[in-house]
Amino acid sequence: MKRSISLLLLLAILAALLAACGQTEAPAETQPPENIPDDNCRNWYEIFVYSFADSDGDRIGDLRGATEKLDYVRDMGFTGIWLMPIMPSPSYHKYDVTDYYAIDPAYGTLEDFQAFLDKAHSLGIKVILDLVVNHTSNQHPWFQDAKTGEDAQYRDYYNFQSESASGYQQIGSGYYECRFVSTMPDLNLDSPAVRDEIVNIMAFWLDMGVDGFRLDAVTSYYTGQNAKNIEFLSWLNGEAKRIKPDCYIIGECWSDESTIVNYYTSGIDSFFCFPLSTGSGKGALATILDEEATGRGASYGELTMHLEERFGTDVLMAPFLDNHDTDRIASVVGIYSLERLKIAYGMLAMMRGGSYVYYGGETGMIGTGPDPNKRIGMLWTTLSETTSCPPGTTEAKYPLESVEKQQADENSLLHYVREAMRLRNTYPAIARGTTELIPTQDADLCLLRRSWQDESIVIVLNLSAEKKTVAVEAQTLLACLDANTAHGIGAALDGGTLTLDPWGIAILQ
Ligand SMILES: [Ca+2]
Repeated sequence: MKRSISLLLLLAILAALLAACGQTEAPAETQPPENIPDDNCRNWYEIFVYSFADSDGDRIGDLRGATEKLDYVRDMGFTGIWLMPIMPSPSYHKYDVTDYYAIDPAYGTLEDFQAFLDKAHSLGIKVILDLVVNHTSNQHPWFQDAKTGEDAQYRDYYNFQSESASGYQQIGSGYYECRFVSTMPDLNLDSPAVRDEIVNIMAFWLDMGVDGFRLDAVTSYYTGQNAKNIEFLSWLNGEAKRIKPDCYIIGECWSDESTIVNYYTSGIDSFFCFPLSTGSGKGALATILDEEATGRGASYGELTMHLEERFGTDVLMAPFLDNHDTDRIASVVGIYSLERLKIAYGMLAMMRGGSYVYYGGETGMIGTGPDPNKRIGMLWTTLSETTSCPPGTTEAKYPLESVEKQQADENSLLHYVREAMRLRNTYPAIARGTTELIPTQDADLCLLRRSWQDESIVIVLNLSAEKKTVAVEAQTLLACLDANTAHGIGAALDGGTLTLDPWGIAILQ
């Protein structure tokens, strides 16, 4: 049997146009419905509120602005949101908190946040908050008190000592621990009072309806002491689950594979898979896409099987391409090869686990160098409508079109990412299943069987610039991620032979 995905798409667009003209009823579904299990294996979207969407004209993003964009987020197929810190802080990035029980005034109020949360939940989107408990701001009232002397009420909240040491800063006649910068004093996580505070903070937000947390800098809790960090994480996880059993916690263990595997023993649901991302040099996914690379399909297959063996099938993986601390993937892969950039998202979308996409990635925003460059405003329409650049930005360029323009172009990166996320929502086995590598002679191709519950699908990736044909044991072509819709049919299945366009991905059954 033969089936053309592009033709289906064309019919769907035609039907939608007719419906819009009021000439006919909306047609019966032309695409399979989303089939999203109510779990924490989601298509997460990382939002930096400061640079996302401004509602009041001060050109700083805020929660009301983000709330207005929730329909967009859901339309893109994202089913979870990680909000970078929203609590009061003297810095633009807010990774140094002065009050754990409030919203930074630049972002709005607790009521605004509740409205954001309620709308997100009404759209089936879970929301996790960045929880920064390795350190506070030096402006936090705890530290303001603690630094006054040895008898201060909050002295025990921080790590003071009389000798100078690496990672310590002098204050008065002593020194306090501050592993990142002097404005971010490290909390004393051995203090029972600090631990009580952390439980109260988690309870405050979880009781409000928050679905979990992203834990900042977990390897710095007890710097250089992984065993103590894991012990602390195990305690924190237990406390969080006691408050809300189904809450989801993901940790930032910016480290190598063995270390990340080890951190999973804490019971924390997920740790970002840094080796895949641009947080580890080029990262495993971008490396496969190198200009000179060969056998990319075989490499992707090996990577997939290696991760599954190394991490096991019981843990919730967290694959991602980039985040607010790393080079943006479009800067690494290059925006002048749009098909290559698309397939980076296609490769991500075909991975097991809860995937993470950094805001603006879907439009190919670039960013390297100083951190603020990686955190500039989302280009919704025009530059004049975009939020102000974060302080310290040295480059703010938008080589690709705005969200608005990409929405109108079915061959855009945005459309591709949207379709990739839709596939993950439609076929839960993609993110949840176990994998069997199907042997093939062609090293440009990767054939995987993914099985979960009653669902078993075959995923075929063509990681080359050539059109390919390959025999597959499948009866139905379910979907195709077409990296270039301009040249017609992306994939076709004819009597067990799959034809797949350059950089194409097919899902079959
Ligand atoms: Ca604003």
